[in-house]
Amino acid sequence: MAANPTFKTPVIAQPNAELREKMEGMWSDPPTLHGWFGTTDHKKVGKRYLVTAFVFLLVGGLEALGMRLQLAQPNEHLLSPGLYNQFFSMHGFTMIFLYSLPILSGFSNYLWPLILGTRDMAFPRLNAFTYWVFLLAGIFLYIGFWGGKGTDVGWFNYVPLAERAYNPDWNVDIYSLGMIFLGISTTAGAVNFIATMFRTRAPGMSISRVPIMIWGTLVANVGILFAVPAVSLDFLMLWLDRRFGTQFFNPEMGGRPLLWQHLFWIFGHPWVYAIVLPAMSIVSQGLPVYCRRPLVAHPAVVLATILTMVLGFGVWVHHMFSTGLPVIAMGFFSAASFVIVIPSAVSVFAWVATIWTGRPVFTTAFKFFAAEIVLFVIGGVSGFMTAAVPLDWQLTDTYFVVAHIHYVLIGINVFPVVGGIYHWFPKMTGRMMDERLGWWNFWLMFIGFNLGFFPMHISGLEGMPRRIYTYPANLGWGDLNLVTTIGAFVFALGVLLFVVNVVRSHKHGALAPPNPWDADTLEWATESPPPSYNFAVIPRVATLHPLWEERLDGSWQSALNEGAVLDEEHEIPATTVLDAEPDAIMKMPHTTLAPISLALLIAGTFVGLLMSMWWVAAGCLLAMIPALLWWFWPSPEMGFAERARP
Ligand code: HEM
Ligand SMILES: [Cu+2]
Repeated sequence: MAANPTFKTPVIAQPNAELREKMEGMWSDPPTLHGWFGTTDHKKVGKRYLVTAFVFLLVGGLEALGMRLQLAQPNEHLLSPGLYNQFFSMHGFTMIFLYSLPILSGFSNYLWPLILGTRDMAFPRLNAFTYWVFLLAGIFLYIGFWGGKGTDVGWFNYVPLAERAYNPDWNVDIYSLGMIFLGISTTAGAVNFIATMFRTRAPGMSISRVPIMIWGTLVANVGILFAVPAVSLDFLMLWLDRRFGTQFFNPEMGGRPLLWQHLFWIFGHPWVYAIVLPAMSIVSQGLPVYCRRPLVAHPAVVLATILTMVLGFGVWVHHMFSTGLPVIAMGFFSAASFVIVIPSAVSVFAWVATIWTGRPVFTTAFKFFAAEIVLFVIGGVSGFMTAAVPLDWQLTDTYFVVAHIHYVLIGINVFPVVGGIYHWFPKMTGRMMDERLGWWNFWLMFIGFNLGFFPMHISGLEGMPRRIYTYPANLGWGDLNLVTTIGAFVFALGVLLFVVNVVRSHKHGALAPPNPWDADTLEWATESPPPSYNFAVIPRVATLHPLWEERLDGSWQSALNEGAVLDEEHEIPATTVLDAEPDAIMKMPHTTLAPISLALLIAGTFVGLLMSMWWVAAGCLLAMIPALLWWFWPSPEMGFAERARP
């Protein structure tokens, strides 16, 4: 795509060689093992998140293909019933917890400081820590699977099936402890994003000038902060039941099985928004760039994003319509579920209007973003249908629901994520991705996806239950299932082409200029890839579209080259919450092994708990005291200097 000939977008001036060397010396990690394991650079942490989460997508995808082979025809014997249970359970939680959110955290970690015009997250060490905890928790959650003891009662792990009486082996213990372990990463990450958004924006980026991409992730992380405690508590109670004989969920002893479901879903539904709102904001940020105009109704989309999350905390019971709740309760939650469609539709209308009134350029990224709109509408409609109680009674636990979750999760998460990589790959690597391969990549994924998942609506309506390992021939589900399996493999081929494109372009792609797509936000004002310090000058922002000011307002207002240089120490400006006026200077930490050490000690604690080796758990807990002291020990060159220099 040729850059717009009439308008030039500004680039932040490169520092001279001397300043450059000084800044690199201050900001880059030493090329040693210490530098590799101890980095706190948000760009490196972000890339690690992206790669790790994508590997989990591939692992979960292989599990899915295994299931699809087993279901391709009636009476197959590829997977035993027990193994099939593990496959769908591992597939579900891998996709939901180890892929969907972490991949978005990868985008946010990499992009936030660049979009916000600063040099790192508010808490860089915490950022490194959340990555290591995520990685170790992911490995922990998988240890059982390799030994044939993967969790096997579905990702939402209902009691009493998940209790020791029905599930005596380690499968569910690993899942329970692993989920609490992973929750530490998500919670700490949420705190970091919130602090970053409110304190480190470039001077002048007042709250109304915050790009939409930031809003999606911010809202998701506020939600996470409230949602995750519920599920961690749930899994803790289950583990206590299983390990120490407490009776939280046993009705004979005064416990309540439905308590599990309430706590799980009051977490689970907001979580669904946590894994789609940031992805939707990727579309809201990327799509307008290819339509050559700002997003239509930006403030409405921001408000709708916030409203969706707020309402998202009031609809969890729609996952429990078949549990025999009072009719009045179901009526309320059904109505709430209908209402939540309204803010979701705001985004859809805004996107359609942006395309309609813009001049779309059909790049691969644009195609993925536009496809998201279509798939979102289909997934939204099937969701709307199951929000109606009587219909849900028919459809729950059938393949209709499997179709719905994939339209939502692949449509609103995977498509924007792949589009987002096409969009930001040049920034991250300094090289362009191949558009011809991109064309094949997109169409294989789009056609394969619809071929594979649309027929699931029909098999669901014909009564095929989810989570069955096989079915008899006389029910007539064979043909639909064969089509579904073929579609799944076509989709997988598309994903494979994507991987090929990433790997090839990384080495051989055309070199990328700073702003190849002629985009509007600050990450495109620095080199591709950005230097370790992101910006030589901390820009001063005056509008919502700092790189499009001339074409939108007739003249340049942001001062991209006249802000603070801040080259004396390893520091970034702190700005006020609403107006983003600089009010302090934050000295940033250097390369340190404290975060990974603490993460390893937490892993040790959980392994000790899992194996009932209490002394290991206690020892690791005690060892955290010196690790925390190491982390928090005041050092003269760090801290919060109360001086406004710029
Ligand atoms: C090639 C791609 C994929 C295929 C072929 C596929 C296939 C399947 C199948 C066949 C099931 C139903 C298993 C059953 O009920 O017996 C399933 C369940 C599920 N899938 Fe996928 N899937 C794919 C990708 C994804 C992605 C990307 C996500 C999320 C981001 C996802 C999330 C889920 C969830 C949450 C379940 C429910 C698991 C449960 O019932 O506990 N899937 N998938
Ligand atoms: Cu829900």
